[in-house]
Amino acid sequence: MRIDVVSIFPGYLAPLELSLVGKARTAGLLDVRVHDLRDWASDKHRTVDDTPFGGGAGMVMRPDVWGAALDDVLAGAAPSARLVVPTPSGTTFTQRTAEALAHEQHLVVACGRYEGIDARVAAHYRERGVAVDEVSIGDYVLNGGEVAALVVVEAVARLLPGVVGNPESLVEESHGAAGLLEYPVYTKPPRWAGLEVPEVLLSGHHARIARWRRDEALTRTAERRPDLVVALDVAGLDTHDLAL
Ligand code: 6GU
Repeated sequence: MRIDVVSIFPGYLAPLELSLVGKARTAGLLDVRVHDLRDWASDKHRTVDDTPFGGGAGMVMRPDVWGAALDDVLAGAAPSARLVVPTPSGTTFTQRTAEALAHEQHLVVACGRYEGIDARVAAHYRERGVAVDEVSIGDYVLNGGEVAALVVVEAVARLLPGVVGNPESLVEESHGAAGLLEYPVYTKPPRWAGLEVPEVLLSGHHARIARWRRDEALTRTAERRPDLVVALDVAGLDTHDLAL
């Protein structure tokens, strides 16, 4: 997969050289290119923003600068490239969004700052037939799309074949297909700070361990994320689940 990220703070994307995403890049599984939006500004001050029409606080990013940048980046892209625009007014970015994006060949992530990007930019690329996903990573406000871009790239990259060493670790995790949060996990030593590892996990009884983990996942999800319990498919629950 190829991912281009356009930002006025390319240095903000430096963590993409580290850890799992960095390794995926050196392994040739992921081609990430970070661009400085100001390279497409046309004045000597490299201006990318201006005051909002209609008045109000803050600054809006200019469509002409974004258009020049995205035309260039998309020129070297397959027609199937998707434009991802992180914005607090977008649809919620979830594990399902990450799974869908992981099937794409090429993503272009446009990081806005200030009050956002002139709305004609998304409209223009949609008119040209480019799929545009305006996504929010949660109900809070960040200063710009860069941190959200890091979130999107990491969530997508770890789903690409070969990126996570043991693909089984993708199976049982929180926000996976079961719709539950993950059960608590333990490792050695079996007693620490006066706290014991739950005995069932030391029993070697695989069926009982699986049952215990499912119960923990269900009770934890009910306590922490009742919204996820409401969304569960009842057909996927067994009689023991329903008794909890
Ligand atoms: Cl994608 N951008 C900004 N600026 N703030 C956010 C966000 C995105 N998602 C949640 N808050």
